Amino acid sequence: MKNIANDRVHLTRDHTLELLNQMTRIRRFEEKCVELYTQEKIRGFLHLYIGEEATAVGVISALAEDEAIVATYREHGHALARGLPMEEVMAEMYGKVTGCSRGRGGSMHIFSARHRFLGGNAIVAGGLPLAVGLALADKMQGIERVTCCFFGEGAAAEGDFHEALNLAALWHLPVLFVCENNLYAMGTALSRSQSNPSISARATVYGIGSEAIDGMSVVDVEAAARRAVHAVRRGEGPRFIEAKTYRFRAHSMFDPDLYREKAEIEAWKKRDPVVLFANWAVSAAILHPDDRQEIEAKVAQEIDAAVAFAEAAEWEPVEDLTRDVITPAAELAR
Ligand SMILES: Cc1ncc(C[n+]2csc(CCOP(=O)(O)OP(=O)(O)O)c2C)c(N)n1
Repeated sequence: MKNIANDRVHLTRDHTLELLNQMTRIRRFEEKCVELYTQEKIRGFLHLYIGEEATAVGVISALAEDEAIVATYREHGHALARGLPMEEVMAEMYGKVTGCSRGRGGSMHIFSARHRFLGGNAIVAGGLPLAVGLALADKMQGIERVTCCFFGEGAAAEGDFHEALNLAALWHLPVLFVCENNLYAMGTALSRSQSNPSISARATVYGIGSEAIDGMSVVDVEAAARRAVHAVRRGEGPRFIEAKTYRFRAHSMFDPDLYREKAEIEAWKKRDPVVLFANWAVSAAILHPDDRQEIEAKVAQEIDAAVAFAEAAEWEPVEDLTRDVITPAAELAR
């Protein structure tokens, strides 16, 4: 049972194991997806979160299970951390009918109403207005809970970002905005596109309490998320976190990644969030080196089972392909 009552992180052995387990699941799941992509089992767009795992895991640890999450097309990690079964996420990657979005969404549109995981979103900044709407609905119905919205720093250049922050602040809505600042929006470096590279400063302009934190440290992320979520739950209005992080892989599988220096990537890899946390936990004697191997073995089994599930699953029958597709002609015939 998740402990969301504290506004501080308590690194018990169980919680430490859980954080490491979640980050390892995400890392290995995505590495497997790369393999499956090259075998053309997974097709279409594939955006990897490798290197950024600490942000999703740290923030989602601080959320209650009924607190909605809205994410981007780089959302496999968020879905897994929220608790969507890995097999349903993998089947969705394959486009199979047992996938969490019934195979209609694929990598960029992982969705589960059952888990209040209200979607990946292919539109940059598209999730922010949705999150504000969800929080407004909760407020109007007197439901006290947070809606959490993840997005990249590229979103901060969009009008939707500013409109969403403005309304959330004006209407005092319970939203936690989480900017995953990985320094690049596709091939566009933040430093080459924005006069003020501080994203958290933009939230301040709207009167929203904000913090910029180390997104490579799962403990720092969880601590900031707990502070923010508790403030939102206390009715203090929206909060904003800018997690400074880095994607170790290219923007997507189609990106040759020619716009950044290899040395920069290597320097960030030295701050790998999974390795850093595992080493720290062992050196602090919270975990034993064997714990890491046990997690790896368990995760490998989970991945094998997820792949087997996706492989065995059916494709949607061709005659069902127009189900849920609304055409003007069909509307007129109703
Ligand atoms: C409104 C809109 N404009 C452009 C695109 C094309 N596009 C896809 S991803 C992306 C970069 C977004 O970068 P960022 O928000 O920093 O997220 P990251 O990919 O780094 O996680 C762009 C411009 C889009 N999907 N939506």
